[in-house]
Amino acid sequence: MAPFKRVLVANRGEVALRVIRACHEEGLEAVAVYSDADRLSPHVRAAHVAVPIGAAPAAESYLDIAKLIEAARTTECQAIHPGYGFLSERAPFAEAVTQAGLTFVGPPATAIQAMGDKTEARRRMQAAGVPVVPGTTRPVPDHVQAGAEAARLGYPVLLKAVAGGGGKGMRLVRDEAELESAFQGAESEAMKAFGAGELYLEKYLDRPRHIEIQILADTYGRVVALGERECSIQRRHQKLIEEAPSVAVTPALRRRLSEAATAAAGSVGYLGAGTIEFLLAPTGEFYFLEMNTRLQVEHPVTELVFGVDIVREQLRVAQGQPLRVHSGALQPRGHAIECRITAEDPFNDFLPATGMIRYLQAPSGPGVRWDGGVEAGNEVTLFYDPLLAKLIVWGDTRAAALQRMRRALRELVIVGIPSSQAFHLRVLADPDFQRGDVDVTYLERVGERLLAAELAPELIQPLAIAAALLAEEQRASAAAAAPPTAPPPARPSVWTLAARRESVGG
Ligand code: MV4
Repeated sequence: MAPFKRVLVANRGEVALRVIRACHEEGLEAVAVYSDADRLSPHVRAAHVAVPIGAAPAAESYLDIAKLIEAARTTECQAIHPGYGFLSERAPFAEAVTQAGLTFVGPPATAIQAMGDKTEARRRMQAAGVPVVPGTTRPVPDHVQAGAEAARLGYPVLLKAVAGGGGKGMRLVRDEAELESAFQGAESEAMKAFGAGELYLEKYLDRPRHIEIQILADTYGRVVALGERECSIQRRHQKLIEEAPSVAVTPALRRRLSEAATAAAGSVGYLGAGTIEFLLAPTGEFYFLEMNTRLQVEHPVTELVFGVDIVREQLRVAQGQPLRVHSGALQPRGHAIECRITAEDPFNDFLPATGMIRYLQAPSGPGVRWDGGVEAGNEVTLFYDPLLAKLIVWGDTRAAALQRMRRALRELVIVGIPSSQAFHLRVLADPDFQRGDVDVTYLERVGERLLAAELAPELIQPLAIAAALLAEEQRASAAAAAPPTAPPPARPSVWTLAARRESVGG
């Protein structure tokens, strides 16, 4: 926990850039690592030094513990920040970093371990007085035992993977007849995904919201809660839109959630930034779901409503410095929303897209934050997850933040690959979303309808500009490849055409 000077950022893309920026603001040097696929990525240039760590597949680069520790050694780093994803929640990585005499910017390996086993997490939370979803606190060995437990809980129940999280190895069981095959399906899926097939049972909650509490803990025994994030807008367990605060959380409920979250973190000796996930039932009851022992993708919405830089606080805690956050009943100010801009085609079942980003115009202006990881000229591949950037806005009210997000999304221009941009605009235009009338099944229920709706008029102009830019670019590269022998015929540029179209309201 000694002060350090140089930090190796064991990640890529927007989170690598986010951590490098925090390092620089803390007066620390940052060392980037990059795979063969990321030589031209912005995070490589943002760092003081960048170390190549291998081939594009993550297993040969961003997941290779020995290479990362060796890169930290040769560049004389004293610490490693894992970002999110990749090795961020692997206890053996935290352990190896520490064993190498480096500081792991994150919680102790023991806390990662305890929360990674979902039944152990449930036992610990129960012991700490945190409400957990009714269910088993030990793995169920077979479908017969599961049947006995399910009868006790009452159907429907959920089978979940002990080593799981994020919905893999999870099966809904409506009645006893479904149990045996559900058990086998969940077990083999868990085995494939985690190398461990153990399952446990929970009572199934109908239409809950996903609410999570951000916590920070330092080495002086302080644990503070930075309110909730509403994360119910997700598709197949991938979040698309997050906000803070949640329309469903009153100051009184926030206090109770925060107390539960700080108790949860305290009970595992937590350090740094962490998140306690809860399900909030329509009845108002809440239940511990799991703890994420890392920085989260959606951390910026909390930063904007609490005026805290979570990554800088992580770096402070890791150096043995006290949190700069004040205690007491912290309340959010205003409202923040995040849209995840992914390289996925919403009109083709969110198929991950690949190709070169030809042109990128990020939104800006009042209250707008763009946490991106790519720029024009970068190639998007299938080696890594499809997150290109996060667009985050703040407004003094939720309505103002929604309006600002729509404005910012209209400013965004991405040429070359499809993105989630158009889908976000459709969600933002939906009356249920606007009222905050959402739960974890929202996108499953309304996604198709949103996509079938008329193209939002506000999107037509950015799409026309994008198409015009691409045409211009292709014309220019064709001309460069084969210089014309005769001067080209005079014709209006695509810019002129786009401007004409706009002037007639097209
Ligand atoms: C649940 C649930 C209802 N009841 N548990 C999905 C992923 C994993 N983190 C937990 N998940 C759920 N657990 C009980 N007892 C509903 C979900 C769930 C969900 C949770 C959070 C965010 C989105 C979700 C989408 C579908 C189901």
